Amino acid sequence: MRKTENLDGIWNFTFCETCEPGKLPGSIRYDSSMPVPGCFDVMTPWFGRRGTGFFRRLVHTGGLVQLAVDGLGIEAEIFWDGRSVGKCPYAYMPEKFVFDSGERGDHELVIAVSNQFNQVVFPFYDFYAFGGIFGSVTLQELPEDRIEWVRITTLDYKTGKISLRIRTGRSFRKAENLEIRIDGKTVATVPFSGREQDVQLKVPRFRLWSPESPNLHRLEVLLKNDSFEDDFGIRQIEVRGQKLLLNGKPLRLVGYNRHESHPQFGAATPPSLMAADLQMLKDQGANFIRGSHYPQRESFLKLCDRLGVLVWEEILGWDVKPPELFSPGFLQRQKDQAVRLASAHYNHPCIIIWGFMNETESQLPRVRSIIRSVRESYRKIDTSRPVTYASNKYEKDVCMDLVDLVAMNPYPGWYDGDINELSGIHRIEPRLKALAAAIPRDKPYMISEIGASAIYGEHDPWRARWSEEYQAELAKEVCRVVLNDPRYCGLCFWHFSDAKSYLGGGRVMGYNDKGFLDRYRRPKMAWDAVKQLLKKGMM
Ligand code: ADA
Repeated sequence: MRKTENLDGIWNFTFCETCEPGKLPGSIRYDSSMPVPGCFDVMTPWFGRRGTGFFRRLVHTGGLVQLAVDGLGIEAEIFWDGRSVGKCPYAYMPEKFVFDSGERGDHELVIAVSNQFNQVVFPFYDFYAFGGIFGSVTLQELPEDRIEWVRITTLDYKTGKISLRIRTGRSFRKAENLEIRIDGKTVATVPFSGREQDVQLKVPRFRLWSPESPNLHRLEVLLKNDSFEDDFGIRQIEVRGQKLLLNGKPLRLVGYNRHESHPQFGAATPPSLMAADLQMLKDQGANFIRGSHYPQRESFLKLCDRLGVLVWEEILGWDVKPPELFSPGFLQRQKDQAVRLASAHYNHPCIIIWGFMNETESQLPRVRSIIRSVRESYRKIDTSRPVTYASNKYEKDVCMDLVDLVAMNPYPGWYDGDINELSGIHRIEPRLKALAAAIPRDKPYMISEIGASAIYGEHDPWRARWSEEYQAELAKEVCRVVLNDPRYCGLCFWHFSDAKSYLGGGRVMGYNDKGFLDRYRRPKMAWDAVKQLLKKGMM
């Protein structure tokens, strides 16, 4: 077992409006404290302020180490004893840094996190750009010969056959013994040479992973003085014609888009809140979360693995328009993020779809090569999961043939028709039918977003837009149309709970109010309406 230290806790902190994250000021007075994980801009005195937050603590260690940061925002630079050891260039992305920490003793770790708006990393999206460290920070002391990663893939769910791709920190010229244990028992000892090797084996007494029975197995790989450990699930996700299959059976995804967002925690939501969210989801009878619109925390994915919640995970890149969309830097960043995300979260059985470029300009033929190349970046790492993007170009989309599964974000009854009309519910069925008819017949098709705003506690005998009644009616009508039609492999409402955005674009109090729960997770009428339908077996 590697020595791992979880560095979460209370760190020294100071905030500087004019500082850049890449430059550590000569002398810093840490005049405050912040928890890690924690967002500084959701608490006084830094509410809504933009600048650089310097998080600092001492760490007792020495030699070769790996520092892991499970997501932060917007971007950061990491300093060890005053020298830069790496950058976090992508908001929310888990990152790992390997470096020589020096002589054993106390060392100073500073994470300089900027939440300054940045046209490239995080422009104005319809979700708030929080500032802080969103996930755990851990430090491992690395042995000289180490296992860098192991990717676990189910090859055959019927026989429990899996493959392990094992990668080491250096190349071994002379073969070394590699021991593989599953659930505490040695199942194979194989010679390992070179730097990367595939091992195939059958898991003894395996139990399949599924939403109904989320069985996990424990893998340990031992090489010289190092060991790698992870949980995995035996399950296969496949696209066959219009069907999405899990372990050979057609899947019916029903769930929500979910932001990591809470008035008091920002994007640094604690695992207990994540667990409460997921328990509510399961209690409703739903089985699916689209992690909109960025990489998810390790703790969230672990909970989904254990609770049997299926996940669409995606990289950041929301509604990006030209000229940004056609800049070489944008494509490079998308490709890089796809590779990093698929590599970091490969072993989570809960993840069944990789996504990218929400609501891009997929009506333009010129975008085809961009979509193809981001898709290929995912596939370079992982060919076991379908890859897609959520489109709002509908019938005009010219890229649907490039993805494994077509996903659309239509908003009938909300963003269409005359806003002065009392209700738009009657438009839902004809619109969804027309759209479904335009989707290629040879692919699975899902609704990746649909919904309406509702202010928590607003009731109206007219059932007018923005009332809880209107949202509930819309949700019921969508369920009636989509869940009764085998053409759809999934329905994912926009969205789980109200999430912080900005005041522009009809966002009352700066919140996107299309949550089926409010920002404190109090259910609106739509939540119970869907729950009743799902309990009646409408799935
Ligand atoms: C889009 C977008 C979401 C959200 C939604 C809305 O579909 O993908 O992030 O902004 O619209 O509420 O309008």
